[in-house]
Amino acid sequence: MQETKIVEEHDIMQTFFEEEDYERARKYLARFEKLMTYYKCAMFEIETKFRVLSEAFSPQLDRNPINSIKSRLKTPESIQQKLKNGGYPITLDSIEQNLNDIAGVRVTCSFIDDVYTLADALLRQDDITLIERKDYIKNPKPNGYRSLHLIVIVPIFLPDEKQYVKVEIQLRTIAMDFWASLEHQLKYKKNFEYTQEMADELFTCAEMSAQLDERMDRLRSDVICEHEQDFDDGEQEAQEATDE
Ligand code: 0O2
Repeated sequence: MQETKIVEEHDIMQTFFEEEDYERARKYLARFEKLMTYYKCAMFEIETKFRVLSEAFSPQLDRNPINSIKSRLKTPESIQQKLKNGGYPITLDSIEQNLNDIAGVRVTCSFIDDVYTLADALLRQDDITLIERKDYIKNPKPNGYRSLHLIVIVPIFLPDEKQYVKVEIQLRTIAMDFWASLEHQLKYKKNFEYTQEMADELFTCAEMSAQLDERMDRLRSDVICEHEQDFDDGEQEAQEATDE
């Protein structure tokens, strides 16, 4: 039994090493891995920028505007599929030219205002170049999907080179994220028929969740107004006491 296995493995390796394209394939793979490293570093850069912004805004807002930051690198299978679907050549240059979402960073915020505050603050940074902005919060997708999408270019500094790399950023509220994750799970569930009825129900849920966001935003504004009023009253009382 063991001997058969070794013979089989030997045959496979033999075929593998005798492939005349092996060396070329190996070099290509190394270039692919290097490209993926650029995307990974760009992802780290953007994550750090958001963490810094979150810290910077915290004292002013009296809370942390970011609920979570998640990043992902597209898998080789998914890259290949996306190039095929778009009718693009399956090459490294084509990946760089035609795909904008190899590196993806998703930022979830508590309130809609925070989404725009953070996006604007990031885009004001002079090393960030905006390539594309899709505002699915102001203009939701027909299925109800809401999120602010930005494609940016960020420089990364490596030991002996500087590269400019594209990153896709999705900013959304916790409610939008909750809806999008469940919708994604349901839509791509294997051996399950996604009916129009379900799509309609999901759309209704998206509308409800948007209303929830708006109500929470209004509540937050009321709390801020009351807090500022209390603060102003306190300052006035202190001034009057000093005058007396
Ligand atoms: P994954 O696995 O999340 O990366 P493009 O990427 O530009 O070719 P498109 O559709 O023009 O394709 O871009 P768009 O509208 O900016 O959407 C890109 C990403 O947004 C998707 O990536 C999803 O992550 C998310 N998204 C867009 N629409 C929906 C939606 O209706 N429901 C959910 N749950 N997510 C959505 P990928 O590549 O599809 O997947």
